[in-house]
Amino acid sequence: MIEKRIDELIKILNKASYEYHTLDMPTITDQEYDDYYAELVKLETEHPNLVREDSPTVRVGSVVIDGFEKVTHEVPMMSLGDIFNEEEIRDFDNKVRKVIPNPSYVCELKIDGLSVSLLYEKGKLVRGATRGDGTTGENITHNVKTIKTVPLSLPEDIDIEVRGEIYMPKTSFEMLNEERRKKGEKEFANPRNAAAGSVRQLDSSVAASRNLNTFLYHMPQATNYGIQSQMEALEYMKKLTFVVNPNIIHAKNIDEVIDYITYWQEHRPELPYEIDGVVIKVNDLGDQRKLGFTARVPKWAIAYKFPAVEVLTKLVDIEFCVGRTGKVTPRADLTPVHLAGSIISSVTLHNEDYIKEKDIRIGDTIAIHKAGDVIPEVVEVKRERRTGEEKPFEMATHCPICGTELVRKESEAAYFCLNPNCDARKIEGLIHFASRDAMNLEGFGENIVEDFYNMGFLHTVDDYYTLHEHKEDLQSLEGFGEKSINNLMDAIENSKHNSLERLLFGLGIRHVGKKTGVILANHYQTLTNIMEATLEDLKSVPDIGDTIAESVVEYFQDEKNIACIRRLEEYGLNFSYQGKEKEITEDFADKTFVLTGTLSIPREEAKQMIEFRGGKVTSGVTKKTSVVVVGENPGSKYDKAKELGIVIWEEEEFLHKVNNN
Ligand code: 3BD
Repeated sequence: MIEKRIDELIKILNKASYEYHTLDMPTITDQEYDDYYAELVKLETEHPNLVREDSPTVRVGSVVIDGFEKVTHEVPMMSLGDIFNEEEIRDFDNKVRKVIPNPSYVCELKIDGLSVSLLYEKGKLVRGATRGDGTTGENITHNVKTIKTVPLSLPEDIDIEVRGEIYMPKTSFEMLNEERRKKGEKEFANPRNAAAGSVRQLDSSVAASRNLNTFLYHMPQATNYGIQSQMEALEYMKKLTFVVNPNIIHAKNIDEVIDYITYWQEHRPELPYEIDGVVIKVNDLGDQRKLGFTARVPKWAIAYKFPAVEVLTKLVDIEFCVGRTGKVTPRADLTPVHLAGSIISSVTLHNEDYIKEKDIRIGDTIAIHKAGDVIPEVVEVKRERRTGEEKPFEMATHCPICGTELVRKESEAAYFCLNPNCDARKIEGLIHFASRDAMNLEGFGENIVEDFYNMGFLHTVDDYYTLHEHKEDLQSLEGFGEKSINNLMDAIENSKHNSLERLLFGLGIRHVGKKTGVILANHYQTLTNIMEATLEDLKSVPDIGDTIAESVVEYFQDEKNIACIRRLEEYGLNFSYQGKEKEITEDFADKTFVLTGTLSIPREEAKQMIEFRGGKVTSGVTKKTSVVVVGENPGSKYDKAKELGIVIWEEEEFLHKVNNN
């Protein structure tokens, strides 16, 4: 009688819990649930011998174990290979298609949690275990039972193992850390660590308080249940009341897989849990079998990892690099790591002050960060990981290449090698000349330039244009054939027609960057004009300050530089500016513009239009701003412009003025 009522109550409560937590579709009110629950507690207290393993009362977490028992996975838990870009995705597909002509794939979000195995006997949960090393894990049944979406009994009385991921939702993680912060406890680094820390507790009340959740994605013995594909396995697990991730898709081909990845790479912030990639699986179980394994890695599945924006690595050593200006920059050698789609093995440490300020030491574990295409940077030193073996940083006193004593200039953080004949400086100067924004000598990478320098073919930049005289020598070098040498020669020949600003930048005149190169080229039109310009004249050019002007004059006073330029002229290099001449118009001349909001043309283009007509573009609105050009959804700059009573042009008006009304 009582047993029957207990059975009824457990059925009602477990069903209600499933509808609430797993389906997110409650069918009874909280009050009703609480009443049934209270009734069950009362009966269980009165009849402790009738407390059942699958009673929802176990979820409160009142079990304390005295140590973790080891469990052996009957079917070992596998590992997954990692890939990081589209090329590798297509490689994976090609390898699969060598065995399976027309495979379809299941795409699953890669939940950033910890793997778990759930074992059911006669439909009852009998064991929850961690992955461990894949062969042996730890018994965490007491903690797993506190997770509300883990069914304690299944709708069918079957023996089955299912595998998936335990995770902590982002908001639960934030709240947990906030609580811990308030209590002065150490915060968790990420939701995965928080979830792992929660199931690694002897006392299940901790896990019970942590709002953990699950997604199941694997049935190691699926074929025993008449299942023929991963999609069917997922469906079957759903039917058994497990949580299966709703964003899983069945992709016809690899292009659909790539679309899925592209979509989730962008939309992942919107998910309430963290994912670190996408798992791609061949759908058909027969196909999976044909593909097989290498060691414990299936050939039929792979994990595409999203580019990390921040990773930890070890700073192995600090080296010193000499740039073309003689500037000596400390650079960290790192244990190579994947970061935002590329492998990073070094990162700049800028200068002595930067290193001292961050207290970076050799042997430290550091976090490095990269956003988009930008150069990686050190975010922080993980001081808590120090062992005491770390070596403090010492700035070099002499050039690592030529041995000249380094000089720290007043007001500059950098040290310089002032030896103009320093090999490192010369090589860097040659590399710079060939670089994309300079003369764009395609094929002349750092290593080739360095090799050619060391072989004596390249000393000064004009030597590029006599390289063809050594064509035979070059062709006989290892790694070069006639074709590759011809390509290099073509690149050199083509560069002779480059517009002046490229040459100006490429010469490596101090303080003449890409932008200054354009300003000078545009203003003077020919290299001869620039060479003849006086200091006063140069200083009067808009946007050319004293430092640049002095540096330009100094450069062209050096006979060695003049000789080099004469040779370049002899070899037929173009010395004139091929950009458009400025068309100064009244609407723009000497006015200061600020752009805000979304324009229909690229911002850089709008900027060039303004500069081309004699105006200047700045970023912030001040009293000195002449005109604010507003696009769609303008921000605070628009408000500020109105407040200061500054002239405002809508984009249409701007374009009208550009076209001279
Ligand atoms: C997920 C293996 C296979 C069954 C092997 C194909 C490596 C962690 O969302 N499928 C998923 C996820 C993980 C998976 C498989 N599907 N293996 C999967 C997975 N949707 N995270 N993993 N794992 C799970 C691992 N864990 C710790 C140490 C080494 N490897």
